[in-house]
Amino acid sequence: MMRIDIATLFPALCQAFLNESILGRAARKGLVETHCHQIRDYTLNKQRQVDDYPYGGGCGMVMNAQPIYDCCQAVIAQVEAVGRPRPHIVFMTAAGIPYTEQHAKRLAGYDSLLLVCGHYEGMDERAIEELADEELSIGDYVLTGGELASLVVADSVLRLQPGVLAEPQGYQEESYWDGLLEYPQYTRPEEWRGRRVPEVLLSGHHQNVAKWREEQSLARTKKRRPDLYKDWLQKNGG
Ligand code: 6GU
Repeated sequence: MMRIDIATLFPALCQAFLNESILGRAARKGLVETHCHQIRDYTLNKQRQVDDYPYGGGCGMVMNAQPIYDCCQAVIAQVEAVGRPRPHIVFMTAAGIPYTEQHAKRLAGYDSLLLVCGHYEGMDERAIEELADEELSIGDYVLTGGELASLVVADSVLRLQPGVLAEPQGYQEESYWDGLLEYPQYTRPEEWRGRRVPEVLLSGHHQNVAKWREEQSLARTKKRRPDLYKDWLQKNGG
């Protein structure tokens, strides 16, 4: 059963997300385990300050290495104390390698992950050097902190754990559809605000439904994600 720990300045925010919906249900069923840790609890100064001015000047503040390091060491000790191997440590930073589903599938194979969230203008590089097994970004935009990024990684990794999703995920993996965008979906009623569900989906003709969905997926991918379309054609002997 996989365990994910998050080291952050906003543990309540992160834990609140993980306790809801599909991931919350999975945790209550004992299929996964999540723990969020307050980096500020590991400061050694009276003001509990976690950041300081950047050497060399520049705007913004930089997170001190020490509370991040001590928080991570405490988490590692807690994980090992319950008989698990040392967690795989991922730092969430805008300067990291771009995160994709391939990374999710790989990270899903670890017994436990420790996701570390920076805030402010960044973290003292020495904390990253000392602890990080890898450094990931969730995309080409700037966030105020790594919290949302860590939740993106936790969500995408935990949904791959056995039993978390209602339906077995085997049918989706490595299939024909892998690498294409989803086709449009519809549910009741048949007509809503004058818009009818495509007739083929009401026909009960499974072959025609499959063909329509394939066409929709391919057309969408070609228009919206020419990069994915090109890769898919190559993979499927186009
Ligand atoms: Cl991991 N952190 C921040 N601050 N911004 C980001 C990011 C991470 N990934 C994309 N933008």
